[in-house]
Amino acid sequence: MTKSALITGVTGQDGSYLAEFLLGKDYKVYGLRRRTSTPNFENIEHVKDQIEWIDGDLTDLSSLINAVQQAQPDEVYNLAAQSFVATSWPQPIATSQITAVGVVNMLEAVRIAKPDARFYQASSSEMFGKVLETPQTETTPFWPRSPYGVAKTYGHWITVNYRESFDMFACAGILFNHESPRRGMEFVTRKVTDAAARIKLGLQSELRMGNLDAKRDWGYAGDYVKAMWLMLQSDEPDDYVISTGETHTVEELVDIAFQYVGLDWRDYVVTDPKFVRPAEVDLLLGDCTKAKEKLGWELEVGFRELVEMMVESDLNHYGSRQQTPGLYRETS
Ligand code: NDP
Ligand code: GDR
Repeated sequence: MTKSALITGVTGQDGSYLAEFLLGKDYKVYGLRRRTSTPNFENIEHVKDQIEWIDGDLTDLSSLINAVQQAQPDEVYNLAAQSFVATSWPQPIATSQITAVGVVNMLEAVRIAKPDARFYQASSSEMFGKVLETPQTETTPFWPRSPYGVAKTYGHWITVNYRESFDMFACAGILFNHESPRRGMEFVTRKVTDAAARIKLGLQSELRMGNLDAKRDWGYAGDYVKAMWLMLQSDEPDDYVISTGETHTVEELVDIAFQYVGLDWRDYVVTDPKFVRPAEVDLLLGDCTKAKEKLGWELEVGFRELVEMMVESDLNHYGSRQQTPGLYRETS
């Protein structure tokens, strides 16, 4: 029998890959969309007509109850969030209302309207913050370093609590950074790959950056949405770290992106205090042994391939057709 899923955050990077993935598995996919002054379906345009749209907002419990009642989903993927860490300092309350309280709203909607639905919460490596152990695993203590990280930590624990309190099938995926050509422009990977392409094409002259020493464990979003699905197919609900097990500095990212277009980043990158955060997460490196062993999850795209895929896509976006044989190419 065909399964059904309700996805919040379906217009975002992960939501679009997950919707594609579930449609490929013949799911009936319901997408929650919030009202915006200009609809933004760029990531999801190619499958927009295959999704059943329901209006709602994570801060409005009544709309979420209605969404779950209407969809009666087998699985709920809660991906919606104010997800940009830097914005969480100037907008701490909105971030808390969406990224923290929004999670309990969604859990309540499921508990009230479809308590046997399986629930996925998008937890984050930002919860580790000032890391107390490297590599980070499911048992590493949290020390979040931003209002976003604090909000995600609430979302994580309330998910665990609803599993323990109400016997709900609720899983939290502690996902490390994952990127793609559909990544929002404000995040460091896309900011860099877009700038490398624009500078190469003479559309931009410099790139202003924050802390180049920060280290992240960067993977490919297309690989990571499979892990979300695998969690909800297990026999028992549990929490899992999803990561690559490799860490790289922002400088390495910049270097690879500029190398790909044949430029030396040192000629173009300028450090600007505007992009330095009030508190930084210096190092993230995940150990996803549990997900590999218990879910059979596998990573397909490595770091260099990911960065090159993104630069290539940005070059194409601006009209250049750089033909490099054998390169990974995203088709949509
Ligand atoms: P994006 O920022 O690309 O997408 C966020 C989504 O949330 C958008 O669809 C947005 O809708 C929606 N949204 C925001 N506010 C609300 C609201 N009040 N009500 C309903 N929908 C809302 O995020 P990603 O796809 O990158 O990430 C998905 C989830 O995973 C997020 O929760 C993020 O915090 C988390 N995460 C992401 C990681 C990553 O590296 N990408 C790593 C770990 C966790 P709209 O289009 O209307 O703005
Ligand atoms: P992050 O992603 O905060 O890890 O959160 P982001 O790409 O914004 O930053 C990564 C690192 O790069 C440093 N940096 C810069 N970042 C941005 N955006 N712009 C710059 O100019 C710049 N210069 C240096 C940052 O200081 C940081 O150390 C992402 C989001 O997707 C979250 O939603 C998710 O939970 C985590 O990943 C895991």
